[in-house]
Amino acid sequence: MACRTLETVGITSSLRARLKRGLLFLFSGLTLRCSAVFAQAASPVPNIFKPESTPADDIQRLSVFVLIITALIFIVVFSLLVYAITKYGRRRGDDGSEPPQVYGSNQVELAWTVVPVLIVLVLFLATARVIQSVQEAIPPASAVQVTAVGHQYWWEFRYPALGIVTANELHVPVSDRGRPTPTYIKLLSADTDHSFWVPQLAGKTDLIPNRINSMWIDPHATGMYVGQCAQYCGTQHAKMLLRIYVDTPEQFADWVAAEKQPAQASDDVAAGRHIFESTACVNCHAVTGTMADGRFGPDLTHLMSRATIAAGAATNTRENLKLWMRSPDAIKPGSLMPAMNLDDHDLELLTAYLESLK
Ligand code: HEC
Ligand SMILES: [Cu+2]
Repeated sequence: MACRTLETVGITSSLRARLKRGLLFLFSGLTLRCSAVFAQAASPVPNIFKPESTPADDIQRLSVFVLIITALIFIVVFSLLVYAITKYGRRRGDDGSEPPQVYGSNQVELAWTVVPVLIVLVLFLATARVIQSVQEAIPPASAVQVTAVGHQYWWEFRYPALGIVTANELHVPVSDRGRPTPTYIKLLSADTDHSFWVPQLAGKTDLIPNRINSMWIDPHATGMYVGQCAQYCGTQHAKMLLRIYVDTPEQFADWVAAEKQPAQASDDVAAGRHIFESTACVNCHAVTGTMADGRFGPDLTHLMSRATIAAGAATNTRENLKLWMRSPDAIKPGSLMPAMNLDDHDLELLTAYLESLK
């Protein structure tokens, strides 16, 4: 008996220690994550309660509706519970006799079966309606078509009808309710599972190898919306951020016109271009108008039109570009771009060339 007690004590204390360690780990993880998020001034934290696009605001309305119904149920059940506890709880001077026992009441049993069934039915119908309106929507002729390809750890964006290829920062036009210009996005993956998530514009949709998924957004307000890969896809999944710039129709037209141009080819940076073209860069990166046609990494034709590099991991500045080429791991440990081992002289020239890619 004594032995058994000791054993039980042993188990519980080791369990408690393990639990404590687990909790500590969890909390340290949380604080780390929070500080990492806040340290990243380049990418603000989006407010998930402020949808600005059709699927997202439909989904928010539905969740508020569900929340109201469940809150009402909670209030009714909890009030009855509190009432029963205070009214029928044990009192001083109780004689300990059993209260009358009631068995079976058809009315009560019917009521607590039919009412929940009705509630579930209403929630089901409301949900099915929203799912249907999002999934069955037919793109109008004015819709912008985009293909998004998830890569470890960055996003490739293609506009097949416009002949544009870019990365990590998607531009779409604002969609007027009178003259809607929604954006339909076809989602593909080059390697493993990813998930496209811009909370203020739409719910998450996965990008799965050998499968075509799709989603659409219909943003009503201009501005920059941040998002993130929402499916663990490898070491740098957490730094696979994305941005959607919702432009006015004029801004969007200007952006499209600029992106359609081939890369600028200034003689001032010929030396840098030569280094670029004679280094392995061209196997992984494309720059239209040069021999570089690699697709393993982001298209660099208009690199300087983007505010960030490496999928939002750093702002697009001269220092960061240089640091990135010297040692991608310094910005994004585990990223799939190798350190290129260039000397300072070449690095300088190459950076000047990249900076000319407006
Ligand atoms: C083995 C393939 C490979 C080679 C070689 C390579 N890169 Fe990359 N590069 C990548 C990948 C992959 C990324 C995306 C990394 C990420 O965001 O996780 C990238 C990202 C970049 C970016 C950031 C682009 C953006 O918009 O985020 C720049 C700039 C860049 N590379 C320049 C270069 C230059 C210049 C060279 C040659 C000196 C080079 N790369 C060689 C694969 C490569
Ligand atoms: Cu991912």
